Amino acid sequence: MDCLFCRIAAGEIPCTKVYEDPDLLAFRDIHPQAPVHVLIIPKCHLSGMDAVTEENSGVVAKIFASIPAIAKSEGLKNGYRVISNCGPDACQSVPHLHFHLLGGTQMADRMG
Ligand code: DGP
Repeated sequence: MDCLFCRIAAGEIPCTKVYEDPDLLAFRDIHPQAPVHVLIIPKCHLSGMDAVTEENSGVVAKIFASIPAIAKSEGLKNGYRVISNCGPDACQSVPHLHFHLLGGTQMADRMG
């Protein structure tokens, strides 16, 4: 399968890594929308939130367990936002599950 984030996870396409373990990778978004904009992805291919099941949700739990430490290492002392866009209405542009970690600025109150 020709998936951009699978290729980044495999090291075939370069990225600016922030954190990595055997199951997940965190790297800087190529088009940052905040002073800190990190993408956190499972290394296994899941097309998006709609593909998360009870069976594969362990990797999602691992991602969420990694977020506080990543936020801390990015210096996000005053809070941050975590977003996963799913499907066309949410403007998901890369069909590989990912979570945006955004921070380093006062963000808008409105989310949608
Ligand atoms: P979304 O629209 O939620 O599917 O977010 C996809 C994000 O992926 C978007 O913010 C831009 C980012 N992105 C797309 N291509 C690349 C790439 O090749 N490298 C990196 N680091 N980020 C990318």
